[in-house]
Amino acid sequence: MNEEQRSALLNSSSLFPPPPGVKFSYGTSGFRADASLLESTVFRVGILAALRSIHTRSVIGLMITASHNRLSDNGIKVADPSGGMLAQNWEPFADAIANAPDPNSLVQLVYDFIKRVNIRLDEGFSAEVFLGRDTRPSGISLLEAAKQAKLGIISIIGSTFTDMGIVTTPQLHWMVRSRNKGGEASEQSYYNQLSTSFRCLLDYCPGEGCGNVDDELIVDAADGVGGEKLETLKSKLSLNVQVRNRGAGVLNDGVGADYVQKEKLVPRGFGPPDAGKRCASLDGDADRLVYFSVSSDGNAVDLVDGDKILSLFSVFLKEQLDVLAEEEEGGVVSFGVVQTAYANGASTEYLRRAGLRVACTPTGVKYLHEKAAEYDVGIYFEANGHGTVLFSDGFLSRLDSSSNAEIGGSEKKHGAAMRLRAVNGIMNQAVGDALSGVLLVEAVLLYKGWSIHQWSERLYRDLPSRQLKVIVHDRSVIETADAETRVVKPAGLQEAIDGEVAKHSPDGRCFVRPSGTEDVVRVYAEGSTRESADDLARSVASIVDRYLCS
Ligand code: G16
Repeated sequence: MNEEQRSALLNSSSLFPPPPGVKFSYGTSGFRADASLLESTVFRVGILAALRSIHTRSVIGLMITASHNRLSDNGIKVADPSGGMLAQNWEPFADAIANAPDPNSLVQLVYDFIKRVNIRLDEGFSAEVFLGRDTRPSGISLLEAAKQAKLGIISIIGSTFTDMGIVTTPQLHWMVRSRNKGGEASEQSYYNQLSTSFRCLLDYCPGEGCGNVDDELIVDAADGVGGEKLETLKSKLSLNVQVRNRGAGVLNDGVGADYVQKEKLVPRGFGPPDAGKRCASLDGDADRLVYFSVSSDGNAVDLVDGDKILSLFSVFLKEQLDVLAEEEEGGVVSFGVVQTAYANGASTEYLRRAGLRVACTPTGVKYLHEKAAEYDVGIYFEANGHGTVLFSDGFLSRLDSSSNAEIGGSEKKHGAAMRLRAVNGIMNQAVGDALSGVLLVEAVLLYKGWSIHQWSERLYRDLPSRQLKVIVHDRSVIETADAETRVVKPAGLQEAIDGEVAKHSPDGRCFVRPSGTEDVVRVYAEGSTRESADDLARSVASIVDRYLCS
């Protein structure tokens, strides 16, 4: 970096001083905070994105969203060249620059990082960054801060920042992936791929299953970005979907996947007239999906969460893979299922009994995605409804030959291969995507001829569970191990939790972990009865409160 470049970066950095006394951390899914605190962070992450683009010689994505958080929050996260989350070994640099106290130290950190990682700025490659935002009004000024990063960095490396507008988080990830694979990066191409693949899957749906095609699905879009996008997708398909909470109400306020899954309550805009119907909730940026039905009095939900979506998809995928295996000469296909500690114990038991390999990672799609990518076919879902199905390149090539009826193989095998190819086209290969999820759930229910009630009841019955959160001053004082199932710091807390769990033996299970998106510690408890799960969660929450808040 020469003097002129250094002073250009200093000048632009001085326009975005960091708020005093705030410590930022690149958490489960990027930086999140009250939107008023984030301009400097977004500006700085813009610099990181440009450097990452140069380093990888690829397009990088920047998404401005706080997903399920309240309206007044916002956040920023980076999509890597694969469309997945930022490489974890760049997160410490993100933390360091977000917390640099002044422009001089920021520029020094950037300079040192360029040298240490050996980012070649002199080879004529100019950075390319795609920007997207959700519907939060604060996203407008934050997007401008990201664009200013371009001005700061342009004198050093040259860069193009392309504004993709208001998009769902998964759409931005999809566009980054698509462009880096030589494809189109537009919403239109996203809709085309999903709708074509969905139609193909229906074409290969056996006759007796496809009975429910006219049943209406009612979707709660959390008053976020997903409502309008689902309307667009729906217009390309013969799907009977009614979209509610499309943006007129307050984002994520008594609506959305996080609310329905964690509180197990009926979202705003739903009530007794919807009793028994097939309903679904997206979250604010449409990367999570849960299904539910409303009880006859309109006061309770029968939740069909991410674990049940995972189980439905796993059963369907296994059926197709088993057909291929019957006739396959080309070796065994590895199929793996990935969950977190939040997975309902009954779901893990069910999947294992079905002969599936189940792995457990810490919370956060960045961990689950990485694990699922180790298999030929990998599926991951968090209980909160965030997940997808991944296919390895090698397996996709094998599918190409299996689906080619011309070169032999039975019709059955051809059908299974075509279905799997269609799943690959529907399911976002970059990140969990609620719109993809809706399409695949609808197609698989049609294929099986199942209602939402049959889906909810036939696989397994959830163990009663309860989630609580404890508001803490500093969530970083709590550290966990073993995929977040045990607390290692502060000393004594795990023993205290174990003492409570022992009172709910043999089915009691409980863990606590610091949230990566809010200033809270989350408590998850399971028990043989609702009372036991509630009681365990409450007593552990008060232990956490005693340890961390007093
Ligand atoms: C983000 C991640 C999810 C994760 C969730 C957990 O979701 O993308 O993988 O499950 O955070 O949040 P916490 O750490 O607060 O429990 P989202 O939908 O908010 O982007």
